[in-house]
Amino acid sequence: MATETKKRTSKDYIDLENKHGAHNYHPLPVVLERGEGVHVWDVEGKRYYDFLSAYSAVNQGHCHPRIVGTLKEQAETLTLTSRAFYNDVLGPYEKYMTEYFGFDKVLPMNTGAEAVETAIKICRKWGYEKKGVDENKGQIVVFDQNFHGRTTTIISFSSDPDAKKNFGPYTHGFIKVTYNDVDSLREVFADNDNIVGVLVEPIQGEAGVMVPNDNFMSEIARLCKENNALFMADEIQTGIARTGSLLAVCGDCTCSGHCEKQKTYVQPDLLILGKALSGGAYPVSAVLANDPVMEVITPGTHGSTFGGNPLGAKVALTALEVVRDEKLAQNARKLGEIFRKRMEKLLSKTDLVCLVRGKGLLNAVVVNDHPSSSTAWNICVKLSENGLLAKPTHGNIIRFAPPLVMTEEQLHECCDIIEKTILEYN
Ligand code: IF1
Repeated sequence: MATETKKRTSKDYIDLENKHGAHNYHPLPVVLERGEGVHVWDVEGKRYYDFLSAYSAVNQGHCHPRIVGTLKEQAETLTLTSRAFYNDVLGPYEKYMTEYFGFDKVLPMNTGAEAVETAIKICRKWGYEKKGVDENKGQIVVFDQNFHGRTTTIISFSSDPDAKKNFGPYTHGFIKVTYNDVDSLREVFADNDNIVGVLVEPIQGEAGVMVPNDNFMSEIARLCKENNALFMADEIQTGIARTGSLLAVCGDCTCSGHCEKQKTYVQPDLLILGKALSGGAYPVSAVLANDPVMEVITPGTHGSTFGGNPLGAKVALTALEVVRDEKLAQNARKLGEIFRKRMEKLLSKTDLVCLVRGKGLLNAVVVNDHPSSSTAWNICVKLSENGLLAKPTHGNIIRFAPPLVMTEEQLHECCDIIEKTILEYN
């Protein structure tokens, strides 16, 4: 009789990754094999609520049927042509993207870091060719505790020693100022004519969901305008409805699309997208800008083998349709308010957690322990035992970011799990 191949256990899979994979992550001891909507299942069949959403890449929920349907159909038709030729998907995608977000042009890339690098290159080139800064003298302002990806240029301006140490020599041309501190930005503009741009996360995700003052984005936009520099918004994690608007720079607008009529919308000169742009089904990122900026990119000055491929473009088109059709920004806003209210109530019942902050369904709870303690990690292990997956960002901060397709009933069930876990934790 054919020998039954014994089903591998979670431990088997963990051992395989430890033995054969680089140790560049320290995952929770959970081995996932299936995802659907707000749920994932491990190899032993245990179901979890996913409160990380692959770092806000599956805002539309795991394996959304419309997105997977598009992926399958295009995968059987045409996956990659390179940009050496045109294809019948890219143009319609670019039209859809530019109208959806309200810009003249889009430059399609693949990963978030690639899009950030692309924005940095566009900004520098614009600085030399349009602003008239001397070549190689351009400076870009970034903020402390930033996270924009892991390429060598990007970690050159990181504040995180783990992300930066021993990867030098570093790329020059970046000035770091204090996040959420308009004066520190005004000061660097005052004594530096070589500033070509400002790169900012509207909410700092990895830093622990740091939500700035309401006027921070508009103040950055104003200072950039006054000083002829480009305002670059990295919405890779905060975009695509995650914070309760289509973009975090939309402020209170819930129109699920770009619109001028909302006074709270602050249009960046360069908009950087990734992650949920594809609903997590395929790496798709993008940089959007208006013609006076994007026209510095001419044939041969930038590119990528997979950038703008028909498979990713078709998937992203569907992923954006889902955001609009299912009103995910409105749902994220509503459920986010419920979540923070539930967490505020929990704070009043225990000293273990001391703060909740966030916008839409990008939230974090601060554990009342030293950042170097393992309390937040241990709470996340307990949460996983209770059927909810979340992970600490830095030390004592737990990020809670479920897919935006969650129902109110499911959210309350998850808050019950979080409350039970925290109150029973010892
Ligand atoms: C990791 C978290 C980190 C991002 C923003 C660009 C990128 C990211 C605002 C780069 C990526 C991911 C990367 C992943 C963990 C996760 C993350 F905040 F989302 F949790 F690290 F900060 N801009 N964020 O958040 O996009 O190249 O990864 O597609 O590297 O550990 P990418």
